[in-house]
Amino acid sequence: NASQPLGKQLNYTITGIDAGAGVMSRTTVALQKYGLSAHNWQLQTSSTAAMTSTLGKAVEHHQPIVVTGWQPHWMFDKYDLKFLKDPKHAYGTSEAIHTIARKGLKKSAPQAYTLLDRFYWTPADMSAVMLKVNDGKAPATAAKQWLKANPQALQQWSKGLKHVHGQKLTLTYVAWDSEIASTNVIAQSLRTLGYDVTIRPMEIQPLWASVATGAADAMVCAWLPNTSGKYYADYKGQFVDLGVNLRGARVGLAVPKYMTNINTIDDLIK
Ligand code: PBE
Repeated sequence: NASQPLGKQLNYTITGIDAGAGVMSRTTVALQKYGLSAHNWQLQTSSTAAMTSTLGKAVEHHQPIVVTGWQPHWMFDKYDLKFLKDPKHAYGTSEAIHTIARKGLKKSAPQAYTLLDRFYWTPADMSAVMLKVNDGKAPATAAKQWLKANPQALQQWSKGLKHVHGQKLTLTYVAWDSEIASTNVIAQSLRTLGYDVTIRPMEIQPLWASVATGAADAMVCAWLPNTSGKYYADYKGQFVDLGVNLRGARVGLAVPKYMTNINTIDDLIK
């Protein structure tokens, strides 16, 4: 009933994703910082697929909804969404995605290490791959097509690198849409150098542990300084940070733009 307060209409629920995601722990912080918990608001744990499906249905019926959002993500291409302003910085200010390698990779796979170190692209690039996957393409196919359509990218990342002959490499990732896109593109790029690359999806804590223990060679999914900051701190000294592979990432609460009266997180309890 649209005449009720927003909280009531939404059953005081923010539609979230998997429990391990940084955007979930940051939202728990937001619930406290903005006094939302005290007003009965809660964060519902689900999965990316369930969240985007609930979001899609709400948009279809022009109903209010608040989700844990992030960018790059196709949800911002497919739907007219806005981030709620976060004056108390529950989600930090700006995020970048880093590439993290295991110790010793430089020595045992110098060509792969260099390519991983050079890997850098833009939110628009990542979104293009995500949209293809959302359109139903297999992630490996979407990655291949993107690399073919953007030959300068792989040329830059692999310039001057020697080919190897089937050396095995393992990349780990969490199966968020953004990480499915980046991991497939970097895996495909390494394959063109002759590496035999396996990509392995896992939860976020095992993801960091896999690189810290050397069970995996690298991952390209570290959202920093905030979203994955806890894991970065927990495993510090046990991995090599190869720096930023994407700048301009963002995490927060997102709503459809037709919710014109809701612009900041504070507005949720008005
Ligand atoms: N995400 C996508 C992740 C990082 C990448 C925003 C869902 C997270 O919240 O940890």
